[in-house]
Amino acid sequence: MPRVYVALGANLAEPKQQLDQATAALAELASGHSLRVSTYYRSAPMGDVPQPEYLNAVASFDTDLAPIALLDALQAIEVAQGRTREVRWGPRTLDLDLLLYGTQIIDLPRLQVPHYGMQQRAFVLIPLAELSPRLQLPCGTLISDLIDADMQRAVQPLPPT
Ligand code: PH2
Ligand code: MG
Ligand code: MG
Repeated sequence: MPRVYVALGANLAEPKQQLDQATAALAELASGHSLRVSTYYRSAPMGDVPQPEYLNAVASFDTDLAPIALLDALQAIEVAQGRTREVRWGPRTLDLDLLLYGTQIIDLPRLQVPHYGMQQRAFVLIPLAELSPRLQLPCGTLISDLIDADMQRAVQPLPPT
C-alpha cells in the first residue's frame, strides 16, 4: 500500500482549527492508524497577494485509494471546510496538496506528483523532513539536501497547546 504525503495550509477562519479539523478528516482516509501529522508551522505568505500569515503542516498516511480518488477526497475536505473558488496564491480556509504518492511520478491534467513547488518551499520541506528525515523524492533527491538555513528561519513552529 502506498504511503502518501499531503501538505496542509490555512490562513483564514481560525487556521489552527482548520488544520485540526482537516487532520481528523484525513484520519478517515488513512489505513489503520497510519496517519502522522507534523508540528504546525507559521510562515509569511509566499507570493505577491497581500494576505494573513499561514499555518502549514504535512501529514503522511498509507492508503488504498488510487491517486485520483485520493485527490477527489482531498478536494471534498477542502470544500467541506469552506473553500471557495479563489485567486491563485490567494488566501484560503484550507489547502490540501498531494505532495508524494509512494514513489510514483504522476503527470495528469488534474494531478502532478511530486507537487511542482515542493522543492523550493520551506513551509513544505521543514514539516516533511520532521516526519521523514531520510525521505527521497522519486528522482532520488534527499529532501534533507534541499533544506538550508534560510529555510529553517522561514518557518516558526507553533507551540503545542
Ligand atoms: N499557499 C499559497 C500561497 N502562499 N504561503 C505560505 N506561507 N504557505 C502556503 O501554504 C501558501 C502561501 C497558495 O496555495
Ligand atoms: Mg492546492
Ligand atoms: Mg498550495
